[in-house]
This record gives sequence, structure tokens and C-alpha cells, in this order.
Amino acid sequence: MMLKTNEIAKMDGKEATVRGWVYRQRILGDNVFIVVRDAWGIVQCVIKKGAVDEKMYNEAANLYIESSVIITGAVKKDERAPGGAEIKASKLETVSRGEFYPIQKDLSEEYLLNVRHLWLRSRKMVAIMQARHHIMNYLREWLNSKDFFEITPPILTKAGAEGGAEMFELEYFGDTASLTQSSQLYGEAMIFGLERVYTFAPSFRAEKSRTKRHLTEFWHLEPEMAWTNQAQNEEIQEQMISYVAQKMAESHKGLLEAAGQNPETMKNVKPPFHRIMYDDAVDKINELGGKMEHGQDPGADEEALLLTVYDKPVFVKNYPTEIKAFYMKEDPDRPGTVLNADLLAPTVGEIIGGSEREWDYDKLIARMKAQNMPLKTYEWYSDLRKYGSVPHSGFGLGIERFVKYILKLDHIRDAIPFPRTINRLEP
Ligand code: NSS
Repeated sequence: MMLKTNEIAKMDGKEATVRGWVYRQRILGDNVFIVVRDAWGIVQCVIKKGAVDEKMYNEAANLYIESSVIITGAVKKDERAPGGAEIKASKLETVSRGEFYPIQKDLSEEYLLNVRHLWLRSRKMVAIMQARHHIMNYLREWLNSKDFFEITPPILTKAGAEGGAEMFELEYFGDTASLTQSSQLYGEAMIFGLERVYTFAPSFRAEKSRTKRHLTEFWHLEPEMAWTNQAQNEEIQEQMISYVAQKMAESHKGLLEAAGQNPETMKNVKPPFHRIMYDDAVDKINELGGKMEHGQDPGADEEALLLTVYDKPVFVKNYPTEIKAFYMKEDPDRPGTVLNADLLAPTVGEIIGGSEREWDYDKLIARMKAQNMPLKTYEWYSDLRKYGSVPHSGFGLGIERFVKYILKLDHIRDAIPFPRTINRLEP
């Protein structure tokens, strides 16, 4: 019977077949030990001279790692073996004898990025990609259980949401199109029919930032909610984030540990998250040894300083109007600041940007004029304020930054299979 490597231990004394890739191979006396890897783990198979025909034995003795094989044999329980059992092979089928595998020990980060298409088979990358799948799945699961509809936005657009300078542009039948920076404006259009929506799509930023948390193409989860103010927006975020953290700590402890995260750290991620006003955050950053003026946007270093005092994510609220996007609603109680919050997470910094939206037509147009925006391009967006406008809010979570946080990864590029950064477009 064909089994996954993590199912073998149950078959003590019986015959089983596994298929996968050669993870390790060594010859000791009359035995060839082949550790087979599949998506679920590894299992050791012993090919003993005489137990299989000579051709099979010679094949086994000459396999390079990463060759693909199917091995059948008797299962023997062995507490010390990975997966808790070993297979005494009676049959080996080489599906494809690989060439000498180019990834051996102690290779540079740069080399591993060049052979990313192969490095994705490493045990660490497999664990990260499985965890990423679960994280995306739990995010959707939580939103779907709270009356959200998933909608699909366009990727080609004329309306940038986050500032024109960082758009990738392309020729579009004599016109100019851009790759979307955010699907928010389209989400806003759809709340008038569906009330609670989210997009889960790639966003593109032509940012020249070479940091451990910037990609030029990242996956963006953007919920948008009618009849929702900023306080409610923050509650939704903290519930969603902690739901995923709890699920990962409870159900995928092994994946967290394989990536280098202590599951206990994630168990601690429970609401309420901390909340601090932007102005107080600037003071605190300066107290902690930073040098920041009121009115400046905190960078990675400033965020890291602030995060030294928190053990779970913190909302930084009410940024100055001038440094935030045109669509954020000004706080009537604190003029000069907007009803927004960036959610900063320990070890990463900003993972979410969110706000209440300006839903008054005249105020929105005034903000767009103040920022010299092309009113015509955004006419469809301001139009939404003309026909039954309602208070609404939303936010954007960068999936790779969230994965980096949950798994405590050193660099954002490992949170995505094929990273796109300022100096990497291949493989
Ligand atoms: O620019 S954001 O702060 N906000 C928006 O795009 C809003 N339109 C979202 C919304 O309200 N619907 O980006 C949101 C998040 C940010 O907190 C990061 O987690 C992530 O998107 N982000 C990035 N991740 C990786 N690389 C880059 N360059 C990047 N830029 C933003």
C-alpha cells in the first residue's frame, strides 16, 4: 500500500510502499541506507545486499540525492528513526535518476536564491510553505465566518492607491497602465453591494528599499467594511490576527519550530493588543534613544525601538494627516490627524495599515486637490460618495510580513516561494 512517510510507523510488521526523493544516501558494509523525503517527512529505507536483486542494489548504491524513487518493504518500528520506523526494502524503483545535485552544504544566500527552484525542496522551505498555506487558509476561514465575501480585483489599473511614484508602469495599447499597489479602492466600491468584502491579491511597489521586509511584489489581504468605524476596524484586526496565531500554535507546532519560532510566543498573541497614539509613540521612541521629529514617518529602526517594549502587536494611531494617504478620514476630535492605525508586530514592524475612509464627497475632493491628484482618474472613486455614502473602514495585511512574524523568519524573501526584490527577478 502506498503511504505517506508520516504514516509508516502505524504499519509495524506489515509491507508498505513510499515514494519521494532521496534525501540522504550512504553505504555501510552490505547495506545502502536511503532516507526518502516526501511532503510529509522523511523515512529511512535499508537496502540489503541479497534482499533485492543485484541490479536494484547497484542502482541504490549509485543514486544521487534528489533522485525520485518508489520503495517497498517490511516496516519495522524503531523509536530512534525519523518518523519512528524503518523500511527493510524488498523492491526499489528508480523513477528518475537525478544528476549530481548542485546544493550541498554551506552555500551562500545568493547562490541559494539563484537555485531557488531547487532550494524550495529543502526541509526548511517546505515547512515555511506549508505554514504559509495554513496562515492564508486561517485568514480566509476567519473572515468567511464573519460575513465577509471574497472578491477579485483588477491587477491592471490607472488608479494608484498609495502614491504614484512607486508604480510599475506598462504600455497599454497606446495608453499607460500600472500594476496595482493596493486593491482597496475596488474593495470600497464593492461594499455598497456586499457590505463586508476582502481581496486577496498581489500588490506591486516599485520601491527602491533594500530591507529585510520589502518586496516589489507581495500578497495583500485587504478587508473593507461598510458601517464600521476605526475602533471597530481595530477590533476586527486583532481578532483575526490572534485567531491565526492561536491556530498555528495549537495545530502546527512542528512547522513553527522547524522555521525557528517558539509556539509559546504565538500563544501569547491575544486581544486586546496595545494601542498608542502616534505622538506618544514618537516621544517613546526618542526616550528609548531614537531621533525622530513629530510629523515624520517612523522607519524600520524607529519601529524596532518602539517594539522593544511590547511582547505582542501594537496599534499606532492617529498619524499626522500630511504623511498619510488621501482616503483616510480626518479625526474630528483631533484635527491634523487621521482616524488610522498601523499595526506593528515585534521582530517585523508594520504588518497592517488601516483606517476609516473619508466618506464625505466634498472633504474627499479637497484632500485630493491638496495632494495634486488627477481628479479625472479617480472620478469613479469619488463618485461612490455621491450615491448613499456610508461610514466605512478597512485595512491591508502584507502576507509575507505576517508569515515572517508568525514564523520569526530573518528575511521576508523566505516567506514567498519566488521573491521579487529590487535586484531579483529570477528564477
Ligand atoms: O501601503 S500600506 O501600508 N496600505 C495600503 O496599501 C492600504 N491601501 C491598505 C488598506 O487599507 N486596504 O500597505 C499595507 C501593508 C503594509 O502594512 C505591509 O504589511 C504590506 O502591505 N506592504 C508590503 N509588504 C512587502 N513589501 C512591500 N514593499 C510592502 N508594502 C506594503
